[in-house]
Amino acid sequence: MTTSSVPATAPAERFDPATADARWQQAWDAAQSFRADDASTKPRSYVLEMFPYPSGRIHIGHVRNYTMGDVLARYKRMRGFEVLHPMGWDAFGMPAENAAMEKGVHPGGWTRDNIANMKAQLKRLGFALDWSREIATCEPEYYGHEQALFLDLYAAGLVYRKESTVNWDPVDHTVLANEQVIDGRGWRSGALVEKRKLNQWFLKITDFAEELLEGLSTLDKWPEKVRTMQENWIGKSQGLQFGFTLSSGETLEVYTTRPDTIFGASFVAVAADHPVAQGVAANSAEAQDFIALCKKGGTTAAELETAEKLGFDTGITARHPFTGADLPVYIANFVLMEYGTGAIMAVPGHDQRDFDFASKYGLPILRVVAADPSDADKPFAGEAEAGDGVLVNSDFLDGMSVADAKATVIARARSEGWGEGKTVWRLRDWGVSRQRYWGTPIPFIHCEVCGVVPVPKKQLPVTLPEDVTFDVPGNPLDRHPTWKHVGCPQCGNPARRETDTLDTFVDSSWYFLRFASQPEDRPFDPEAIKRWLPVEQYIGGIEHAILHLLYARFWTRALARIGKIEVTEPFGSLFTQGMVTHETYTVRRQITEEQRIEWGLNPDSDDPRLEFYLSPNEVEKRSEGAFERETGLPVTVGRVIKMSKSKKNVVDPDEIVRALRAAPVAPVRAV
Ligand code: HQ5
Ligand code: ZN
Repeated sequence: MTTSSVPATAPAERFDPATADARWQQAWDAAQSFRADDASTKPRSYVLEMFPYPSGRIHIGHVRNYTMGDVLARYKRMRGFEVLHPMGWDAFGMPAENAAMEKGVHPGGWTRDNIANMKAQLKRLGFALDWSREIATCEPEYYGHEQALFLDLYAAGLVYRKESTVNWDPVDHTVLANEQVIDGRGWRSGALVEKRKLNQWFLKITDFAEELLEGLSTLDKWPEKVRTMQENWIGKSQGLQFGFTLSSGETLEVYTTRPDTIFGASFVAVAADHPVAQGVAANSAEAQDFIALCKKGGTTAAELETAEKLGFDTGITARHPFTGADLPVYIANFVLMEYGTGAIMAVPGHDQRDFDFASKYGLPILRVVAADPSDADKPFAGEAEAGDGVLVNSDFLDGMSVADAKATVIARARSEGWGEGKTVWRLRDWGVSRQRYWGTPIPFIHCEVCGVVPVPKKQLPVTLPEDVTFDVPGNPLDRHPTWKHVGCPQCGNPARRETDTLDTFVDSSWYFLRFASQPEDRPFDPEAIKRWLPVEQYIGGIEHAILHLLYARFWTRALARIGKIEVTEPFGSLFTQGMVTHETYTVRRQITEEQRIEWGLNPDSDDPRLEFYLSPNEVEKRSEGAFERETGLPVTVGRVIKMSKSKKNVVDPDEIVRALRAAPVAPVRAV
């Protein structure tokens, strides 16, 4: 459609989107044009876009995402396929509780209002969606089935409880997700976050590590980039586990993925809660203080990478298995008990964290891998070299490739009896407990006599109480006066409901199965799953490359393993879109003395103006430059960045719809 094809003389009847859209949308509704027929004999196609969080309004990023699905679904339908193209709402999660705390509204009301508004917006956009299959994860009709599936996985040994370390906000009395810890402080309270041990629910995704990794090679219609990200996240590595003999007489087990670099080891480090560290602390107040300090830091990979490396020299030494050298043993904040054995051999020349630590504490940094044997004595350029090369300064390994040296060291350790080759995975089990209200209640009961008892399936769904308060910190379910008090299903004694709810990523791990069929008495009909799955084309943001897409693959495999479904990979073809971006606009505006004081700005600043962001529709672009429409002030056009409300560089989809409708175009001749 180009403007040059518009006839010079206007036709009698012009196309008017405002009335035509509404008319056709009604006609499609009446004819149920986009309803998928389960009984159809046509070939089938399941087109799915990642379902939205009902956060308020449809974002232009959603429009982009759902337009792609719309085009494909319509194309497939025209090509004679029976198309399943559903839509729903990923409706649980923190934003609803934050709204409750900030605006005093109920998370349920806030969420359902948002759904109504966003649904109207999607309808106005005319997407070819089967609204008869709409689901919202916050309704018991959805999460009750999720509870049943959770119990099935529990019965199969794929769900368990374990004490684990969490980020605890001592002011808000709540557990924080890693993303909610900013520079070691709670994002809301600003309080220094502490490490706490709490019993948490876990899903055994590690049982599927090998399968999830192997399965990637069958996903030839997935972006290479996403497969690589998942592969790295699963992180299979072949390494050496071995024992150092300590000067104290004990044996210290360490694990390394780089046994080839063993001649470059210049110190040994243990985690703060390692038994060796605890043993030292028993007789040293200084060591105790250091351990307390370590507990304050964050535990994410990124935090460990960036935090200042700190160590405490225990005075103990470890004997190198080949050279016999005495290596100092440190307690270090960058070593975690949860990873490997909680102790490492440190090779500063070829590991950045070890390099940072060695630089700080003046420990030797040795080169044992070089690009070329003649580079054996080449100094380091201020950082570790983790790359490939040949072995140097390494006795019997000299001249070998990294791969050969690894195999050789593992073989020597085994034959000499001080170590074994071992595969380890970076992937951890998935902690799904959230100490929050707006989520799927975990269907268990704690009884002092019987222990942890599953809620009998006929008592599902375990529904959320409506009357909850958000005026004080902590978990509203836990402080509800009656909700948690129940009789034990086994012995009848007074017992206590589990008050943790499930991570919202659980809700999105099986919604594509519920779209395929929605029986009342079961989560899904396996026959319908057979008909519709795998999704032919899945479309969504690249931000879900790892977690959501891995969790959904895991749930599908777990449900297949326990015999609920046959399909093992849920998404045949995957398209990942990036962020929608826009230029930013700023204007410098004169501000008053009162504003300067009210906003807490420096009154002595020499520039009495302040920079403000403008939204695109407040800006007029002329040949001389950009200007603010209202005031005519010159506007600075900034970088093209991710659209976000805070930078005001957003375009509301409704504005575009309105603009298009206000400017009717000539009819386009059908082809
Ligand atoms: C985009 C934006 C906003 C969104 N409910 C989850 C979710 O991401 C999806 C679950 C399957 C885990 C895209 C985003 C995603 C889709 C829905 N989007 N730009 N919900 N500013 O509402 O591109 O990447 O945030 O594919 O819209 O996004 S969501
Ligand atoms: Zn009991």
